[in-house]
Amino acid sequence: MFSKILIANRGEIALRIIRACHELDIEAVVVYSEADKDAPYLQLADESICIGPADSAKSYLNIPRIISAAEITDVEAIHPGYGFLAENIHFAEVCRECGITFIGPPVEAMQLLGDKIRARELAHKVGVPVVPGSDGALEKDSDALELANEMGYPVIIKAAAGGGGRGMRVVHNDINLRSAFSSASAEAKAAFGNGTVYLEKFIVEPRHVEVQIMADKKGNALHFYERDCSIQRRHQKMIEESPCPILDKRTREQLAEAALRIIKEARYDNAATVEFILDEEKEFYFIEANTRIQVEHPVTEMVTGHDLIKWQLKIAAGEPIKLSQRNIKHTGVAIECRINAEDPERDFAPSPGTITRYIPPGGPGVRIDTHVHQGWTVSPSYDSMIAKVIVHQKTRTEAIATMKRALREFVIEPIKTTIPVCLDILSHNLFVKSKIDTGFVERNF
Ligand code: MV4
Repeated sequence: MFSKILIANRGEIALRIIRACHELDIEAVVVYSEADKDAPYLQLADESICIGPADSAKSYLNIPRIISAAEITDVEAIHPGYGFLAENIHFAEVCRECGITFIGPPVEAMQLLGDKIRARELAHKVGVPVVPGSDGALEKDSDALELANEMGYPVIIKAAAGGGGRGMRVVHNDINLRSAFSSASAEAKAAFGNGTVYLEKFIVEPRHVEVQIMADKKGNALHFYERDCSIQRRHQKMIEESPCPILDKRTREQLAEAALRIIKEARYDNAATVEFILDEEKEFYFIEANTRIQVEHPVTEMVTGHDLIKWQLKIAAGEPIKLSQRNIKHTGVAIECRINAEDPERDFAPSPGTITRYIPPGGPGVRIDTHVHQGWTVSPSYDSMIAKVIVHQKTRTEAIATMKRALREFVIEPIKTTIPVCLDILSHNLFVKSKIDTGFVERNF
């Protein structure tokens, strides 16, 4: 096992990783920007190093500064958390060249799965359903037009290097196809330096279901069941839960098996999430795989009882997972609400500022993952997510009730947060019945 690692991230996930390190007797070095200099988790860390100003490009995304911090503190590995450099192939390569273990998958697996066209081909090759669509990249708009007419509208144009909905266009007719093709490609080129796009039949009102995988360096790959992440707004998830409430046992097993086939074929190790969409008939299709630990990993931790960050550390250090699939059980229902510093009354505009009153919820079945506290100032420089409330109960009905009482207890003043919207969603009769899809929030709120 490592004796000392560096955390190249901030906020709740930096704190989450420090906690996992300390439970494994690993020293944690955390880097921070000037905006985060007063964060209390810096005191919990064994060492902390300032790597630059608030602007992420000059701190949390600045590879030379992070590598310098790693060399100065003599760490063996770097945990990138999520966001920032977590899926940056160049960063993983630099770590490898510097003799520092990147706590994540091998560079080759990041390259393979980071290219959504290659990932789609790989899924198809191992017999996992993919949405009907283009055979690889679209060369020109006339190819898109021809294929769309063959398949029928609506179709979706996606960026091969895509993520977060960027470089994505839903198209309903020939008239809009050419401009969608060129704008998707231009947007992808600007965002990812790669304008390659492909096309799929657009699945209307799907559910978003993802499978958590952990694989070790010895070729063992295990799944930790699925999460339903259909409650999202503008590609930002708001509420996640495990298990997906509408899956039967057989489909759940098939979904997990499909995810494992993809991960094994990619010669993957460490944490992965394999994303699927589910159509109205509950048929699932692979859409992409994420090569990082995700924000919503706690719901999986609650239902399985496994600490996924500790697994990441052990696997990166070369430990095999001495567990068999049938020993990974899931119990009850977990739900997570993301609490963002945003004003729902102002179209979810960021609401940074100093928190003068902060009273977190607690009690049975409640977990809070956050770095904030009374007196903390939410910076406008970073993502607006400031806390996650996770509940675990025997049944979904009880989990919803626990979440509602926890959110009602939660006091964060005077900044605006998404707590009221989460409460409205939790009370909505379609959410209670889980008759939801990825368009639910935009249609109803
Ligand atoms: C889709 C889809 C429907 N059909 N692919 C969204 C982000 C990326 N992970 C993949 N996404 C989707 N892919 C096919 N073939 C629906 C989504 C999707 C979505 C699309 C447009 C607007 C909002 C959306 C929210 C969630 C998922």
